[in-house]
Amino acid sequence: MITRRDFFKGAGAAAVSATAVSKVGAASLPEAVLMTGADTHVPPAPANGRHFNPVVTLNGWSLPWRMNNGVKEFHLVAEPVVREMAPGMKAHLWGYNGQSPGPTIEVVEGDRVRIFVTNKLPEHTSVHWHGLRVPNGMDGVTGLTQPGIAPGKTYVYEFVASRPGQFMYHPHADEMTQMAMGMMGFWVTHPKDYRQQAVDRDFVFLLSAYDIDPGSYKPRPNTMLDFNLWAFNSRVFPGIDTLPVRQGDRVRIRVGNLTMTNHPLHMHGHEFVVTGTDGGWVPPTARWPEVTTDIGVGQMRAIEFLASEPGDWALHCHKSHHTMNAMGHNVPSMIGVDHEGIAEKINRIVPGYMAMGEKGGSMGGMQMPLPENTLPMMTGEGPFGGVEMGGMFTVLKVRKDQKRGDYSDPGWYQHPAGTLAYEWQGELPAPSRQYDAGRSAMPAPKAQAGAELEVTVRKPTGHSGH
Ligand SMILES: [Cu+2]
Repeated sequence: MITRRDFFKGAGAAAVSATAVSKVGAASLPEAVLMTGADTHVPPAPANGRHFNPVVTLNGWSLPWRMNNGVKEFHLVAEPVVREMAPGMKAHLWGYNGQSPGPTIEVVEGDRVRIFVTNKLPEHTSVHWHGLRVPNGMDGVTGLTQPGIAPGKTYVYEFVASRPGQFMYHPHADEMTQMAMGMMGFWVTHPKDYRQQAVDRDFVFLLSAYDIDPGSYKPRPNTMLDFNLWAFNSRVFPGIDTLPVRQGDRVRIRVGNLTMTNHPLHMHGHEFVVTGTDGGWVPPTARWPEVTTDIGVGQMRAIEFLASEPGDWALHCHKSHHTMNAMGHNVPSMIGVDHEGIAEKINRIVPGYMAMGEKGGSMGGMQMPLPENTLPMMTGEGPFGGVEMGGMFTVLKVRKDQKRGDYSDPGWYQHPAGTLAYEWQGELPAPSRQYDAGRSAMPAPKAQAGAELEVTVRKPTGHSGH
């Protein structure tokens, strides 16, 4: 839900107009629009300024602006927020205007932009406009290009958005803490001519990671690699909204990575091309088809495809630990070990303890009590049972009858007869095994004396040394 707040209210000053385009004088701050909740908000067509095709921020929203003598003015408020990461789990993060990530900022190539940044955090901050061409003094690097914005203070950034494409914003002040706490946002500079690069659906989200102990609410900022919540826009599966599209739509998904590791983003059912990076649009002759694209730390990718195949297609990071929620990594492998009842006993001493099952990690038969404010490691119900996922996982839903501009979830896909995997009920032939000499059609390899150990041993040549 988008709400508007009068930023001066606390100080007892007069209320600011509650319309998106405020008619307050030039000397005033633009209102700081606030978001509560984590729904996907489809932005309306721009009310003023040059026309563009707005993007849809997954479980997020775009920041309203006001025009002031031809300048597009935004107001960001850096502050502590409560983010629901998935139903049943809330994180106490830092973000902008009520949420983490902050709102997406959308401008048009050539726009003069003025951004007011108010700091309501307990420490200084700044905003770096990641990838944008700005005058050096607007680059937002604390100590290098500006002093930190002290708590309670407001700074003004002003520049012309020159290069179209996909960008991010984040603090360049106590970065380790502030980014681990969720401070980041997406930025899109649309082309001057809205018909350029036009697609039917244009989704954006940021990759972020948190280390929140089971049963607690705050991330640990000191964690370097062992995060336990891998998020699209500070949401984890099954809390991430689906991407509903109409069959035949040209679809773009823009993703930025502000975690500490790379994420190979994989999409089922379609191949795509990387049409844009943080450096701009890739010339068509330099594009190649893929089904997985690796998004490095600090990078952005725009992928595009024709949504030709109807169905519910998984879209996820291909690192299997990144499609899980809070999990213990210091767990012995119990595959093949009969340990019935043991986990239960340990759980009485160590609440939240989970062992990998002896038949694999599936939690199907285990009903461990979870600490409060903790998500199951693998969860989510699909039409055929448990999806056994978490973290960076969502579903692209391609439907013939999805209306233009409709982003509501169409429900589960109804598979046409004869297009669904099914259980074999007949007799099974003996399976062939490569080295099963008794039954296999493949002859067993014949060993020749000495042949299997033909290894050349080289003596180390040693360094000539300095
Ligand atoms: Cu990943």
